[in-house]
Amino acid sequence: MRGEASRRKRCLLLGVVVVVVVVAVLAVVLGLTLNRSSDHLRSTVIGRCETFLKKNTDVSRVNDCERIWGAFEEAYVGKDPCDVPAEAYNPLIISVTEHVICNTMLFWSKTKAMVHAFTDNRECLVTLEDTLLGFIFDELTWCSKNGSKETFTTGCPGWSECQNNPVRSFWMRASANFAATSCGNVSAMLNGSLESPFSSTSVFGSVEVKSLAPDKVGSLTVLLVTKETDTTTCASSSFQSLRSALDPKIAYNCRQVPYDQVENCISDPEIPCSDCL
Ligand code: N1C
Repeated sequence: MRGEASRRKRCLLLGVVVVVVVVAVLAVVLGLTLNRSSDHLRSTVIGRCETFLKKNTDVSRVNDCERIWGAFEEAYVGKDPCDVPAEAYNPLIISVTEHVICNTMLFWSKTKAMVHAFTDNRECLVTLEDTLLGFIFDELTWCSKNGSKETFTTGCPGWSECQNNPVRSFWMRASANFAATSCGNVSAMLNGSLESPFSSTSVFGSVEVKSLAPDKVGSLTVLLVTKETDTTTCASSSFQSLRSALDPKIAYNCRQVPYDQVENCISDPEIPCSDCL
């Protein structure tokens, strides 16, 4: 009887040990995976930052990639991923120094791929993704959790789940800064295949148009990229909302640009900008 009881005790002890070992292994594996996603994002951010600074030697001495990473983490680490406001990125914005060239800023909405195919080979126009911050964070996803030190790159809330998510708030803040620092005559490439190319809820419509400084920006020209079969024109009622969102001191222009012409310029970087848009 006593032997039976001590065997049961040993079995129970063994069971407890097995459970503890399994839990410990799981914790280590999970911990490593989480850390790996943190480390992976960090190396992507630092790597892209260094690539940008190597190409743009005029700002390489005044920017510090490690400092930028630190200011970036400060915005969202340890916070509820649905409670990161755009202002959380203020320290990140301040940590970056860029030179602005007036008359080159190009905004876009629902034309991202085309715009970048166009600006990648040309210096005449600059989008947010051609600046240090936009270049670093383009297409990346990140978030953390309340009280956590971790960064996650998957399972983060999307635009439909909550508005104040770390990625959306970043683009709102970076876009506001890009527009507020713009000067001279600026343009926006919009999609003529849509019935309403201007949306007042887009980042362009809700943040950038309103952040243009009337004492620095002379005009905003909409470049409406249209295909032959498109029915939307510069006369579209959607541009009425743009005009009412724009400060009346800033002149408004709209020009229809044939899609084929833009495609042609994308495939031949030798064609001068002035012949493209
Ligand atoms: O909402 P949108 O376009 O009008 O935003 C585009 C507008 C541009 O002029 C940019 O300067 O706002 C800026 N911007 C980006 O640069 C950017 N890069 C990547 C805004 N959003 C950006 N993203 C992602 O694209 C962002 O995560 C969000 O999901 C889309 C917005 O694209 P949109 O609706 O075509």
